[in-house]
This record gives sequence, structure tokens and C-alpha cells, in this order.
Amino acid sequence: MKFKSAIKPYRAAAGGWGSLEATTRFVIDSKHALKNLRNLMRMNKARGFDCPGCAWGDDNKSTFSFCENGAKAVTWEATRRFIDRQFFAQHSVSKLYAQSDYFLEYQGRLTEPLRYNARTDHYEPISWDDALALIAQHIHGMDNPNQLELYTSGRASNEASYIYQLFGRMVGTNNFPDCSNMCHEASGSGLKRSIGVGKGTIQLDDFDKANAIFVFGQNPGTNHPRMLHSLRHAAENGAQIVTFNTLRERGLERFADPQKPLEVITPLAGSISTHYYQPNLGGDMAAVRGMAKALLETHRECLARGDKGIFDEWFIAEHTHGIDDWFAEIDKTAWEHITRQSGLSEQQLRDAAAIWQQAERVICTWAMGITQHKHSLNTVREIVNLQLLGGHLGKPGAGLCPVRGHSNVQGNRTMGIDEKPSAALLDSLSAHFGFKAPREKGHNTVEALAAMLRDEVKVLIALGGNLAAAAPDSPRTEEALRRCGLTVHISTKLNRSHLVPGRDGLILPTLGRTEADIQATGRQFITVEDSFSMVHASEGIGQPIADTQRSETAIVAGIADAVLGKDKLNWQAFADDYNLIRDRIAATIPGFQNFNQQCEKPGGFYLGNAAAQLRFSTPSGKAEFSAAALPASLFGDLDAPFVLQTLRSHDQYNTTIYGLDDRYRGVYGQREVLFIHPDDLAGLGLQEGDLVDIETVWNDGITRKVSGFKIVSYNIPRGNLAAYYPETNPLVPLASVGDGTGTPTSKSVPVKISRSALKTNNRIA
Ligand SMILES: Nc1nc2c(c(=O)[nH]1)N[C@H]1C(S)=C(S)[C@@H](COP(=O)(O)OP(=O)(O)OC[C@H]3O[C@@H](n4cnc5c(=O)[nH]c(N)nc54)[C@H](O)[C@@H]3O)O[C@H]1N2
Ligand SMILES: Nc1nc2c(c(=O)[nH]1)N[C@H]1C(S)=C(S)[C@@H](COP(=O)(O)OP(=O)(O)OC[C@H]3O[C@@H](n4cnc5c(=O)[nH]c(N)nc54)[C@H](O)[C@@H]3O)O[C@H]1N2
Ligand SMILES: [Mo]
Repeated sequence: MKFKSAIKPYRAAAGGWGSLEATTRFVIDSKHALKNLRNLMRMNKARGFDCPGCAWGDDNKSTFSFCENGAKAVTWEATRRFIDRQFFAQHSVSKLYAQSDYFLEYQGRLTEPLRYNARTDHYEPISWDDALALIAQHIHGMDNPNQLELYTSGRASNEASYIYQLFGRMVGTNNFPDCSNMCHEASGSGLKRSIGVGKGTIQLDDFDKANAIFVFGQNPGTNHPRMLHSLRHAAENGAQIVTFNTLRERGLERFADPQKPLEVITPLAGSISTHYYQPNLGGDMAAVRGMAKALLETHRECLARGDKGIFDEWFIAEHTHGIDDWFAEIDKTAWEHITRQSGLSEQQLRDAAAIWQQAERVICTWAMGITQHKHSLNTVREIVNLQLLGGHLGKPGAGLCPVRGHSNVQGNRTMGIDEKPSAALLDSLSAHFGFKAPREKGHNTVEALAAMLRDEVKVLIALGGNLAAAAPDSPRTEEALRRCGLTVHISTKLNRSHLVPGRDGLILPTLGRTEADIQATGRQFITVEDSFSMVHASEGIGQPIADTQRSETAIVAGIADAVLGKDKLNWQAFADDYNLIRDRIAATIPGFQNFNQQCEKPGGFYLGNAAAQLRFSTPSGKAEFSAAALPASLFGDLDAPFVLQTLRSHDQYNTTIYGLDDRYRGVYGQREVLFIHPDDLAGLGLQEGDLVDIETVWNDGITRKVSGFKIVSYNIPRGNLAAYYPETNPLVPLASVGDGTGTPTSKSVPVKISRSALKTNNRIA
């Protein structure tokens, strides 16, 4: 593979021709064009499979509901390229380790179970029976159940994740580290504390009814392209779209709908954001605090004049608790503190507040720009505070919308993939299945890695994902994985995690979402939950590439059967007929009554959300205002000239690299780039295109550095930098996590930069 690298600004709108062209090119390149196109046609329709791309909802209105990046996700999975025993006989693990993430996945689908042979440094074929027996042998050899870690990536279905958590708890552990720990943990935990449920409160059609939508720290043009349709409709209906994003993101500026031919043909793109603010990294809590301060001032002025205030007094009195403490905290927060931390002026924040004030119905959405900081939990809660002031909860066109990442990450949590499960869940499982579910809190992702580094982990099973590349502090993460007794990866494609096996290691090849899943009782479907708490069925249609692949559900059932036997539960029956799993879910998880019948509803069914009905399961029984202080500074005593965020390009799905372009940001054929403000560039005596090294400023004596990143000047606030994940994961210290969330602070890494000794950075060729 050869890639031509270039930096040239993208001037067209997001979506539109550029997107159609890229999709077609991608579909054709995947060497299976016809099948791919057929797959696309079925995506997100009433029948067919759920798009594995993201967790945005489906309106079921458009006939051909797809987006460029969903198309990439499908074609990447549905490729006819594959790797088998010859490939692994040819390539040692150390040789493969030297390859890029792009190269690894590009090789194609994994087809048969493999076991790592440390003597030869090669993976070798192993039968399914032997692989399952090996897992059982390792688990039986543990001294205590907490030597087992069960990682989950958010693509796993409800059915697979339900029996996975049941298996883990029957073994006796709550060690369920998952991708959510690195992702929306702050949303789940923050919302839970504020409104009693850790999920968004709105439904998809609320976007059509909103007067103002505030989009915080999110790049929907790349990561949730179908959200652009909703924003676009809302804008057409006259809604104000107020964006807070450190970078100027093309997808948030203009959008041409590829599903509206006229817009594609003419360059007439609709604009998305009516207002665009660029706060400093980590500056959003200060920004929202500033808006609240401005609003409170107006409110008091009204009252002083004898007028009605501007807040929803009835809602506040009836449904909330703790407002006085928050007001006291706002009064204590100085404007100087707010503007310094947010990087926005008092006037900008007063303007944003005025838009909020004028709107009768407000939605706030957010993603990783909010959740991957040290003070993310309090930032999420500050956004909730703002919404509570206006009673923007539990009415049409208003509410809270954390936009989830992986297509079923929300469903995984609903199914009990949670290292800090509620007593209600444990009681329900214990009563129904007749066992004592463990009560001790388990490990989140960073805690699991720390336990591995302490040699406390005998077995790691990973239901999907790519922990080695997704987790922070790559050298330490890789070392952690190597210290496990046995690592088991249930995967579709080869990735970095497979190349840092434990002392013993297995790769188990699995079917993907798009493929037909035939079991003893016939064709199976699975279910997923989107960001709007809609649960729906998903049924793959593609022919699996090898009959030695197994479904995730069958693999998990097989592991459970090998480890726990048939005495308590007939795990094999679950694998034969997924309806039986859904019956158990119906019996133990709230909201899933008549689950199997409910699945027949086209478009799925709504799980409901107590907070949206103004029922709050919080200590006070009301929505809780949070009165957290604004952090005095974001990095304590650390004196770093720059703050770096690690983010996604347009051609990747997390650690899966589809290609080397980031079209909307004008980057082509390369990934090792560093976005910087032109004045900072000049201040350092550097020029566009120079190569630099980036080094973390931290306090544990460890050098964390990546080298040879090409400088690209960009519309970003001074002192702020951006570069792609996972290339920059080595820079995020394992110990640098969010307060109360444990989430790696991937969007605020204190760094310094220097001219690189490297002459070229074109390492992927
Ligand atoms: N095609 C594609 N789709 C995906 C994914 C993918 O990799 N590729 N990943 C999926 C997953 S798991 C997730 S979690 C989501 C991620 O979706 P996003 O959250 O959109 O992902 P990021 O690329 O991390 O982008 C973070 C955005 O927030 C901005 N930002 C960063 N820090 C701050 C800040 O402090 N304040 C503000 N206001 N803005 C900030 C960045 O400039 C960027 O626009 O997407 C999901 N969908
Ligand atoms: N620095 C930095 N680090 C981050 C982030 C960041 O913004 N910056 N974002 C974080 C976020 S938001 C997330 S969600 C995590 C993502 O962390 P993960 O979910 O662990 O990572 P993915 O890259 O999504 O996993 C890709 C792998 O999943 C496997 N796979 C794909 N489809 C399937 C399937 O259908 N079944 C199974 N069993 N396996 C499958 C393939 O083998 C593929 O290699 O990364 C986090 N890490
Ligand atoms: Mo995520």
C-alpha cells in the first residue's frame, strides 16, 4: 500500500458529494462490492442489521438510511479478505507487532481459533473444544474469582453481554472493565447522581421540537453523521444550534444531505451551527458556569424590578433540590476565573446565555470533549444544572442527550456490564438464578490494568475491542496485558491486543453484526439499544466467511459451559436459541417485559426513562443540583506550555484505521500530525510541515514521548493542541483519570513540544 500525503483545506460542506464519492470508493475497494451495497441497503431498516457504526437512533423514515462512516464500518467487516493458519505460520507475533494498526486489520477476518505459542512466537490453530477447555483450566486454577477480568467493547449484543455478566457473577466477580470506562462514564455517573438515571432523557423526534440545541465537545460530522440530519432539520425549523468545540469542525459548520440529491448537485449546503464558540480544552464547566452566572444576574434584576424571574420556578420547587447551594457557588465564582478557564469572553458567554434564555425548549448534547477530562463528572452535572433551571426536562423538545459511541454500549450497561452494579440488579439475578451474586465492587478499565501490573490477574477475557490500543499509556498497558496468565480475545480482526498476549493466549474468531447467525434452532437475531433507549432487533444477512467462526453469544455460552458446567444452567440451550436468553432478561432486567414479543415491533420499543417522566431515584427523590466548585486550575502544579487532546480522524473507528485521510480537516495520507494555532507555531520558531516530538509533562519520573509528528496550523485556541488517537495514547498517563469516573483524561494531556530529530514520519507504507 502506498499513500500520498498532503495537507489541503477542505472547502466544501460535510456530507454531500465528498461523502458519496468516498463511500463508493470504499465499497468498491473492499472487493465485494455487490454484497456490500446490498448490506448497506438493509442497514437501520425495520428488518436487517443495526449499523455497527454508532449509537445514533433511527427514524425509519428515509428509505436508504446510511452515512459514509456507517458504510465504512459495514464494508470493513464484510470484506472477503481473511487470514488463517498459513498467515500466522508465516508471520511471528513480534513481526506483526512492528506493523501499523491499519496493516493489522487490513489483513481481513480471523477465521479459526488460535493459541499463542511462546516458544516459537507464533499463533497456531487450536480446536474450539481445546480452546474452551484451556480457558476452564486457567479459571479453575485461580485462587479467587477476582483474578478474572472480563472486558467488554460496546458492540456486543444484549444477549451476549447478558450471559457474559451472568457468567462472571456466577464465577464470583464484578470485574467488568469496559470501553464505557474510557468513554461516557462521566455521563452515566453524572446523570445518575443528578437525575437518578445514567442515560439521556430525550427521544429522536425531540430534535424536531427544540428551539435551541447546545452541542458540547462533539464532532458529529465524523462520529455521528446521521445526527447531522437531525441538527439540519432542527435548524430548518428555526432552532438555534449553539456549538462549543475547541476546534473549528467542518461538520458542525455546513452540511449537504447526501440523501437529498438536490443538495448534493448544487453546492447549496445548509449551515448547521448558528453560533460557534471555541473554548479551551476542559473549559466547558467554566463556560456553562458563566452562562449560569449571566442568567442568575438577569433573573435577580427581574425580581428586583418586581417582574417574574426567568427560571422555571414551578419546576425548580416541585422537582429539584439544592439550588441555593449552587447559586452560592455561582456567586463565589469570579468572572475572571470563568473567562480564564473557558478561554471565552464574558460577552460570548452572555450571548450564549441569552440564546438559552430565549428558547422555550432546549436540548444539550455532548460526547468525548466533555467526558474525557479530570473534572468531567462535574461538567456533566453543570450542564444538567443549567437544564434544570429552565425545566428543560420531561417536556417535548427539551432534555439531556449524551451521544453514545459504540452501537450497543448503552445496552451493555443495561444488561449488567458494570463494575459497580446496583444492589437491585444483584438481588434480581441472585433471586432468579438461585446464587449469591458478589457484592464487592469490581475493576474498571484502568483499575484492571493496574491489577495486571501488580500480577493479580490470571485470566483476561475480552469480548471484542482492542484494549492494548484503546487504553492509555501504551507501554504500561501492553506490559499489563503481557503479565496476565491467559488472555482471550473474541475478535473479528487482528489487532494490537493480540500481539501482546499473556503467558498463554487465545484468539477466538467471531461473526460480526452483519452476518447471518444460524444456531441449532435456526436463524437468530440479537438486540441492541441506541442513545435514545430504543431497543431493537438486528439480524445479519451476509454469509460468514468461514464455518469455523462462532457467534459471540455461542462463544460466551461455550466458555460458561466449560467453566461452570451444566448443573446450574443449561448454557448450551442459550446458544441454541437466543429467545431463551431474552426470556431471562425479561425476568431480571426492568423494562424488558415480554421482550421476545416486543422485538417484533418495527423500529423496536422504548425502554422508558424515569427522569423524563420526572421521577427521580436520587436521595432526595428530586433532581439534584450540583454545587461543585469550578476547579482552581486544570493541572494543579504542573507547568506545561500546551494541552493536547487526542481525537478521531474521519477515516477511523476507534482503534480501527480505515484509511489515512481526515478529509474535513484537510489531512491526507497520514495520521501523525499535530494541530496547532499559527501564532504558537510562529512563537516556537517552527514552520508548517516541520516534525516535532510531543512529551507529556507529568510527575512520576516516567518519560512519555511520541516522535515525528507533522505540524499543521489550525483554527484552535492558543495553547491547545490536537492529534489522533491511538497514536498519541502513549502520552496519556495511566494514573491521569477523571474524578469519580476513572476515565483516562484523553482530552487534556499536559505536554511540551520540541523539534524532532526524525527526518520523515511516513511510517505507514
Ligand atoms: N466514524 C466513527 N464514528 C464513531 C467513532 C469513530 O471512531 N469513528 N467512535 C465512536 C465512539 S466509541 C465514540 S465515544 C464517539 C466519539 O465521538 P466524539 O466525541 O465526536 O469523538 P472525538 O473525535 O474524540 O471528538 C471530540 C470532539 O470534541 C472536541 N473537544 C475535545 N475536547 C474538548 C473540550 O474540552 N471542550 C469542547 N467544547 N470540545 C472539545 C474535539 O475538537 C472534537 O470535535 O463516536 C462514535 N462514532
Ligand atoms: N487517547 C484516546 N484513547 C481513547 C479514546 C480517545 O478519544 N482518546 N476513546 C476511548 C473510547 S470513547 C472508546 S469507546 C474506547 C474504544 O475501545 P474498544 O472498544 O476496546 O476499541 P475498538 O477500537 O472499538 O475495538 C476494535 C476491535 O474490535 C473488534 N471487533 C470489531 N467488531 C467486532 C464484533 O462485532 N465483535 C467482536 N467480538 N469484536 C469486534 C475488532 O477485532 C477490532 O480490532 O477507546 C478509548 N480510548
Ligand atoms: Mo466511546
